[in-house]
Amino acid sequence: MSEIFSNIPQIRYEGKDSKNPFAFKYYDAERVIMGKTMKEHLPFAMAWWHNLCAAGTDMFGRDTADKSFGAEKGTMAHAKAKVDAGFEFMKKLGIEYFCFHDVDLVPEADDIKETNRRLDEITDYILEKMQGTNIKCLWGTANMFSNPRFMSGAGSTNSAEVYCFAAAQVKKALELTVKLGGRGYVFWGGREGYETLLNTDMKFEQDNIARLMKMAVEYGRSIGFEGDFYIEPKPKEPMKHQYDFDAATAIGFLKQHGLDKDFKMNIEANHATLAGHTFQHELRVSAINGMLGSIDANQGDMLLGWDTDEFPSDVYSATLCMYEVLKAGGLTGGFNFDSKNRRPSNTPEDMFHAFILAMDTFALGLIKAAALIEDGRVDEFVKEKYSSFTNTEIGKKILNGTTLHELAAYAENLGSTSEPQSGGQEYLESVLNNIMFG
Ligand code: XLS
Ligand code: CA
Ligand code: CA
Repeated sequence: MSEIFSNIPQIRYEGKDSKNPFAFKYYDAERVIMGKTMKEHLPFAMAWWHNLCAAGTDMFGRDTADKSFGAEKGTMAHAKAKVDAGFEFMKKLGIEYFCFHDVDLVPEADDIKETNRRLDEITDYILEKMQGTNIKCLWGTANMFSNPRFMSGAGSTNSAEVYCFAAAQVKKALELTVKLGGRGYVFWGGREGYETLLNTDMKFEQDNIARLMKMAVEYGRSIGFEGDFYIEPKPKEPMKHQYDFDAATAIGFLKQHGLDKDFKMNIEANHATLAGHTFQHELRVSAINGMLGSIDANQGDMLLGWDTDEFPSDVYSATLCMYEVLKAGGLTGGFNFDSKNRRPSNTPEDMFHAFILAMDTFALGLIKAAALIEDGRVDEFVKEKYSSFTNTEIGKKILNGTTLHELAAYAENLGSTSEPQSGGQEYLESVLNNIMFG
């Protein structure tokens, strides 16, 4: 079969002094860091929708890039051309995972039976392409937000019939995820929210979402899905209020409905900042609850208030992300580049430059996060900061159980407290800079 990206070579590691635009400067797949190779630390994934489907259309203009890959769009021939392009792309970059929505893979038909037949055909073709490669599915999901029937929600819809369509899509997408060996299954609630409470029964809608998730767990486990289910939190867009606002909200919801054993978080950087948090904050909240599952690796634009899904270039943010991931002992999922080229970056070369940028950014993040941990100054500072709870008798009593009465009596005997200890933020930021550029 002739190549689609015929002028692009295999992308290899050449080191930081290389000026070759088609080489990694930092991502060295076999380099060992803290006992594991970079490839093991960083299971990178390609997002089918952004890389193979999105071609630059925005609210104000149509496609700028040609993603036909030599076939007529909207046909099964085009669906197969996307598979060919995707596999060639992943192989050239050394990427071993992909993520998909059902409707990224095939043109959706009016009749779901026909859509499902097309999905069977294309996933047979994907399975064939997987043979003899290390490429597999990271996670699958159902697109329950594009079709007009989902305008008032999928799991949160007011229509029992629409709810059945959502259930049918989840069922099929789970089957496809299992067929393609997926590690995870994502619920991102694009339309699961509301525009006005005047027309919304919030409790009913949330309970119905939980019912759909419970049925998904039951069915998934019955067909051999052993991976994690994920909620991907996002505060807004397309809905004004989305129910999975952030990690803390989603975790509370999962615990309330007894879903926390089967679900973890899929944290997207751009969604974290939309929620008014840092990426690191969302990762920390997930990790301390034992629910850091997978990551959608992208970044937003702080000057814009929407989901720009940019390829990650911010090494500080990637470093703090990898610091959280290393501390949590790694991910059961991976790093999905849920990112798209800027609209004027419309050539096939730009697609490769974007992934080289993103993979190098996370490789640098990993290198710097490991150095930060090995350096130890930050961890030592944090340990010391709370040491009055482990080094003093009264501190130990608080941790082991005491009463307000006893603590109040202790406080009264203290008179005035000792000087509060510095939080040391500027010192710690200078340590971080020292690690980054030292
Ligand atoms: C949209 C989400 C979406 C999910 C999968 O903002 O990022 O792409 O990752 O449905
Ligand atoms: Ca995402
Ligand atoms: Ca996004």
